[in-house]
Amino acid sequence: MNTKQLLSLAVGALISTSLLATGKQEAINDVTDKMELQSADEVQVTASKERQLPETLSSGNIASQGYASAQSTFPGYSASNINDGDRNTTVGGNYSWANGHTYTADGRLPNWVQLSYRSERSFSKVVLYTSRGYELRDYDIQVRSGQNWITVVQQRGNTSVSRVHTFTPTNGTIIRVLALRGPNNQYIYGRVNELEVYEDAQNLALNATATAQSTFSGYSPSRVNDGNRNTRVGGAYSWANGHKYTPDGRLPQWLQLSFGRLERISKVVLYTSLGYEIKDYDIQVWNGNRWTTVVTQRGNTSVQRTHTFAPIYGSKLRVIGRRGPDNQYIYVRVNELEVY
Ligand SMILES: [Ca+2]
Ligand SMILES: [Ca+2]
Repeated sequence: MNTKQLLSLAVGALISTSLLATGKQEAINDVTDKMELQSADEVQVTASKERQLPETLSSGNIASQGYASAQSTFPGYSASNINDGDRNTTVGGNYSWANGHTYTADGRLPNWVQLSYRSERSFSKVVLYTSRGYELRDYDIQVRSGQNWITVVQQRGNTSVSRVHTFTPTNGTIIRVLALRGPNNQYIYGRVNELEVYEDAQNLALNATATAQSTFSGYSPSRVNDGNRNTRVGGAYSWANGHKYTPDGRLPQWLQLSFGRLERISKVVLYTSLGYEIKDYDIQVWNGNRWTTVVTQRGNTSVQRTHTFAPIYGSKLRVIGRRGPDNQYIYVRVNELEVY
């Protein structure tokens, strides 16, 4: 046995005594409880797609904005350890949450620990840190959406101390870890040391209907929300106004997305044609009564621009193209329009 193994043995012994440090220590082998994993109420399983959204769309870890609570907590442990920003995976009450098992009411697995938010969020990724040597083996990640819990992750047989889960953006006010089974060496306890939560807004444009005041022959408004960000010039990739070839085709011209319902909007990413960048434009949002201008852009020469603004609710969004590039100022071109 080398030094490292000795050390890990010693640490292991320390850990097992400090674990249940309330004097009510219990040998794992004595636990004969039959683990009956109840199914969570009305759980809906969504496809958990391994879709990695661009990092630029991530608004950062929002775990600290949530309120941490748990179904039960082992004495000396705390739910607030899961969002204190400390990723330390050391086992013990200073670093993690653990369920109460028999020492609290309602403490047996399955048991949940959760983060609640004041307003709806769009959850799309979590990073779960559990305790080294006591990794949470089986768990679900669930989002409270209206009256339902939506299961966005089902993890079984985990032995990793941290795990990244990316899933279809899911709106809700609570995200929770439903601990189903602890590690084989202590299966009655689920431990969570840190839960990082990320949201990625859904691109609302993808489900919108695109129309335009006029369209140049061979071009189409539908190019702006086909999910293709290709910035090549041409009708296969973009919308352009009709100019004199269509009635009412001269600038200014509008290009519009209709969402079919009110959406919360705070960001637009506009892709135009490389070499023919739209120079002057406004972006406006329709709230059912009037248009509000949220972006006024002049002198643009970038093929892609991200505009963020104070969140506004609207059922339509439009780009008013005012002037094309200096080399072709009578045409405005939009290749893709993303709305978040
Ligand atoms: Ca922590
Ligand atoms: Ca496109």
